[in-house]
Amino acid sequence: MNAPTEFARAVCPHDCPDTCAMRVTVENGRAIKVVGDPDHPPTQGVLCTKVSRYPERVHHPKRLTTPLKRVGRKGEGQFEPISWEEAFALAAPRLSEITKREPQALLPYSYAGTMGLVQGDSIAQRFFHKLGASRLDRTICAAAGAAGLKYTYGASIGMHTEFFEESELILIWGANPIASNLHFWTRAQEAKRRGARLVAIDPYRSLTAEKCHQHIALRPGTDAAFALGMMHVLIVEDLLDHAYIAEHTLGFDELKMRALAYPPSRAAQICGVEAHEIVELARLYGKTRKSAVRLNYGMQRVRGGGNATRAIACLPSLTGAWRDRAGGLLLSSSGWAPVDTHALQRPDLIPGWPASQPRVVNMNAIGDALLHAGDAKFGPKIEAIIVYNSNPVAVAPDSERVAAGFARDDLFTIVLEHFQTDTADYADLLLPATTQLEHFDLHKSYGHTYVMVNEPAIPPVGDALPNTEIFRGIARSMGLQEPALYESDEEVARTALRWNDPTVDGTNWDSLKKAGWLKLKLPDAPFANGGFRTPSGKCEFSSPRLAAEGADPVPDYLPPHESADGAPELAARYPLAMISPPARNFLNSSFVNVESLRSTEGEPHLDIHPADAALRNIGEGDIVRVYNDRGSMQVRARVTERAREGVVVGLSIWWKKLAPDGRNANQVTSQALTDLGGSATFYDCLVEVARA
Ligand SMILES: Nc1nc2c(c(=O)[nH]1)N[C@H]1C(S)=C(S)[C@@H](COP(=O)(O)OP(=O)(O)OC[C@H]3O[C@@H](n4cnc5c(=O)[nH]c(N)nc54)[C@H](O)[C@@H]3O)O[C@H]1N2
Ligand SMILES: Nc1nc2c(c(=O)[nH]1)N[C@H]1C(S)=C(S)[C@@H](COP(=O)(O)OP(=O)(O)OC[C@H]3O[C@@H](n4cnc5c(=O)[nH]c(N)nc54)[C@H](O)[C@@H]3O)O[C@H]1N2
Ligand code: SF4
Ligand SMILES: [Mo]
Repeated sequence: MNAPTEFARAVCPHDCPDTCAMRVTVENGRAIKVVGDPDHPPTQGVLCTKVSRYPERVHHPKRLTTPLKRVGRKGEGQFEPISWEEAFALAAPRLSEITKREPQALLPYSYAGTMGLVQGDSIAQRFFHKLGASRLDRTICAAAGAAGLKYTYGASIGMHTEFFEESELILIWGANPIASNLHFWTRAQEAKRRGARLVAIDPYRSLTAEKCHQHIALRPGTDAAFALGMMHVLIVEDLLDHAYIAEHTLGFDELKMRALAYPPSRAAQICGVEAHEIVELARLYGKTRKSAVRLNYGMQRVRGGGNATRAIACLPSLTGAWRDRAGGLLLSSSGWAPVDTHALQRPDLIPGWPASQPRVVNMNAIGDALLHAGDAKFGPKIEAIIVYNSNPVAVAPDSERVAAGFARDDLFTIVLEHFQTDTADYADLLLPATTQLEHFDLHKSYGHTYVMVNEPAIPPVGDALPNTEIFRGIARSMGLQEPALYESDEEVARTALRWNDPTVDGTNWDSLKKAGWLKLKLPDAPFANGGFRTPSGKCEFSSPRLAAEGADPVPDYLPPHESADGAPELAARYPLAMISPPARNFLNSSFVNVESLRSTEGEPHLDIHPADAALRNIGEGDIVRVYNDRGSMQVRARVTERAREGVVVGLSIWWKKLAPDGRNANQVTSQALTDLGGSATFYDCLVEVARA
């Protein structure tokens, strides 16, 4: 007899702007197929290749199915199975002992393994807050861009993805949508069919750049200079919307002064492009009514990432592109959703809140933090860390130090995971977590404007538990009495939105749950009549808040930490700028262990320009050593003009233990931070390359 087939609705949980709706086919409690939901307008029935393979990941033979206790040395990855009772009985006394003595000696480490509001930061945050644990600054990805938008538009808000298909000119800037924002690419293709011009601004000829009409390959970290050069042209050739500037912007005179210091010749010299590329693009941009910018996070992983975001974000307000719904800029739409972060995370549970607040540790400097002995400035030494929704030993910069920190014998480490990742190898306790198909969640998106509900499709695989339930279990074993720790997942989800916000348009939890998603009610052209969310309500070319913080109020070009301009002595020793953007078939370090996807990527590569390769006597297919003072890795060279001269590209993020030399790109990246937001600077990294 055939098993009954069931269909369930789910949401892709991954850190991707598309936040697709999925339909899951279930037989005998197993997910056998997932497809894109044809009824969800942003998804249009299509999932990317990676997530089409989701059942392969969920039912992977190496899924963690039982709690594990370390038996070997840290990092060796030797464990023995234990029960949940034993796991909680091991965790609770150790965490109690440490936090009673010094709450801040406990640190959470998490990011966006799931973007769900419930399995992300609800019960977990409440738990850490209740204990008074150190707080984590979750800045590994988007913080510089988010700060840039906050100081310019007031929040992470911008154009609607769907209206890009009506645009006449699209600048795809620091973005590789074919790999990392597929459903935007569909819109851009449609615009192209209707006659739009697509221009990629990217140091690398990515899968996307090669399909655009034009590709401008600037040096990494020079985007602010490029945008200021464009502004120079817009100003001197008077391609401005004076009425829009007068009504809806603040600080035009200051911005004009700044832009006039960047004539195209100077900007071109900084960016390593031809002056005419800047001039022609600025003219086209200024003269096209429906001009749109798809900015993405690839351009802000450098020292000046916040200022660069600000500079680019000023462009549509100079030309008045916002007047049309197919004009403007989109970096993130996440700020549109009326999420009640306070209700979800309950910072008021912090003992002494709001007067006293625990110290904040920036996740990008986790290596240094774990190796710090503690002092008055840093605060107490970190004695315990709980990692969930993240794989820091693979993804955090300056990996040599990250691994050394996690290898500390006196550090108590709990990891909640689906798989035995590079980080899991260092756990004292490794706890099996459910995947999206096994738990409940609520999602917003940073690429579209729907809020979506994820219902479990199958029972938990093995003894896996949702993150929320694992934290409830630890809390219960520690004897914590706070009721907020024991709310159910659905109770948490109910509190996650500000239901009286006009964008929710009167919907309530029950109807959202029944419908599966709701589209936020927003104007088509969000800033056609101003309405920015800054204190002035205007697009702030000059930011009074930045001035009050003692920072430069007007966007400027800041040379990368590691560049000939920023550090000439270093550049003499390490002349090549390395960037390590995402590979198409991985999602950060997720999916690297899915064999069919890893075999499509093949092996770790380094793309190097023929001139740079010739100088070093490197041939196609040679194994090369990529190195700087922080570390080294070995990869296979691809000699190709996809990488511009002076730049090498290593698509990422490999699991170290699945790479031939046990290392990955983060061996050489640095813990230095960006100008605004305290973000990571993965693409601000000088190296040298030699034949191995
Ligand atoms: N397939 C796949 N999709 C993903 C991910 C993944 O790992 N794989 N990761 C997800 C996550 S977490 C994020 S944050 C997004 C990231 O996706 P994007 O925001 O698109 O950012 P990146 O892929 O980091 O970089 C995009 C492009 O920026 C270029 N770039 C690098 N440095 C610079 C620079 O200084 N200036 C300019 N103009 N361009 C530069 C890179 O060469 C790359 O082609 O994608 C998400 N989607
Ligand atoms: N060199 C280099 N490094 C980079 C980048 C780069 O471009 N170059 N990109 C950076 C960026 S943009 C980002 S966002 C970060 C991403 O870094 P991370 O957020 O650490 O992303 P992943 O590597 O995908 O790891 C997420 C982990 O969470 C686990 N997970 C997923 N869902 C759940 C769940 O429900 N419960 C639990 N307990 N675990 C779960 C997955 O199995 C996976 O191992 O990496 C950064 N690192
Ligand atoms: S990773 Fe992105 S494109 Fe792929 S299914 Fe998930 S949301 Fe959609
Ligand atoms: Mo990211």
